[in-house]
Amino acid sequence: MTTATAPRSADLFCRVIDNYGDIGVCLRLARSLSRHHGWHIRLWLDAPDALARLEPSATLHHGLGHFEGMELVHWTQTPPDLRPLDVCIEAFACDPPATYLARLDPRYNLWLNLEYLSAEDWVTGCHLLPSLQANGVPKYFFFPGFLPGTGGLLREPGLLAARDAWQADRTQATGLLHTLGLPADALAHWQASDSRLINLFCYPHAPLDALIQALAHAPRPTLMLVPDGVAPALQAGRYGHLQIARHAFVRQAAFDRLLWSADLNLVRGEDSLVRATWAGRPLLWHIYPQADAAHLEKLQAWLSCGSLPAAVQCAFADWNGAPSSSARTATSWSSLLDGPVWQDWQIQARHDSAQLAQQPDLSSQLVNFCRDRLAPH
Ligand code: TRH
Repeated sequence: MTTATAPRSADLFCRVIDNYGDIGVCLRLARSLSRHHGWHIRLWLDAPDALARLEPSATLHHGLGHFEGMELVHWTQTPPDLRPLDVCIEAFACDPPATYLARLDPRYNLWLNLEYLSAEDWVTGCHLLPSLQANGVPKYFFFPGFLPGTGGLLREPGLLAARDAWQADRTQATGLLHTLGLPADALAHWQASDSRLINLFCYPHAPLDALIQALAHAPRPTLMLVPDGVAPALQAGRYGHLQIARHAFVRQAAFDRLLWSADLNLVRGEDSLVRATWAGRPLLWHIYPQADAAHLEKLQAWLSCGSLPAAVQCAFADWNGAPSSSARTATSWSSLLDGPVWQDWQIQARHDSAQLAQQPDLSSQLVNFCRDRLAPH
């Protein structure tokens, strides 16, 4: 290995604001840098319980731990005074400890802020801009994104080929469903040859009633999987042709496979949107709500990046309660889920994943950026 490509090391700081997206994105990035680029990673966390929900074996003792070759550090009120590694990656402007920042040296360290994901145009103009900080070190804004000129999306090597192999063999999905501890009637429902699988991962305010009614009355049987804690008012059980089953959170790798297995993925936040995109199957995004309805602009920007059928775009507006939306009825859902719109939606989902996979992935872009700026070892 030449000096120019020698693996680097990074401190990755994660603060959990809520839910699982903060830790979900950081864990994927940490793994990607460690596994695929050989970087030594120290992942700083303020909420080890959020990590444990995604990875039960990732435990810490006295604030420190090891997981898949990475170091874990509990980021407490009194963080350990550790010498910075080559790169400081601050996720979502989470403010690394002052004692740590004071030890960053611009001659040897690089400081990046990993930003939230957005498809808005302005992102391309801000990606990789530096901003000089109080400690005299420039902080570079690293924007993930869907557009050329952004930092791209997390995508591991071979991901789409693994997905294709999985999707070519329905027994893979069946095997996975058997590991979820679903009740026997849910599994039996899935065994019907034309059964449809839907994953439901949304925020509590999602307008579920019309969808549930449509699926209950649809000719095609549906198994809807709902992770524990999601849509708490929704009861597991049988509703006409719809079977709803709950399951415990699964590890990220299994979550990907669940998304690959489904006909339709109802996802939310940031990371599950990207992973559902890679599934290449129709998805509906419940976007994280923000003040002043800023999320609706983000949603519109994302919709404008693709060419989803107009009826599907209306469903996105309705699902997210956009002002232009109407109360979606069971009838409008059924026209979406069967017939020509459904065919178009499937084709477009496949096309979008292939198209986005042409972009260099986020970790490779980050590694290249650091290689160009860090002094050789
Ligand atoms: O959980 P989210 O809603 O997370 C976030 C946070 O709210 C964050 O503050 C906000 O900024 C962001 O959304 C936009 O949704 P997300 O981003 O999809 O993260 C969920 C993570 O949980 C993702 O990494 C996938 C993972 N997951 C599993 O690994 N197994 C599971 O069974 C499930 C349901 C999810």
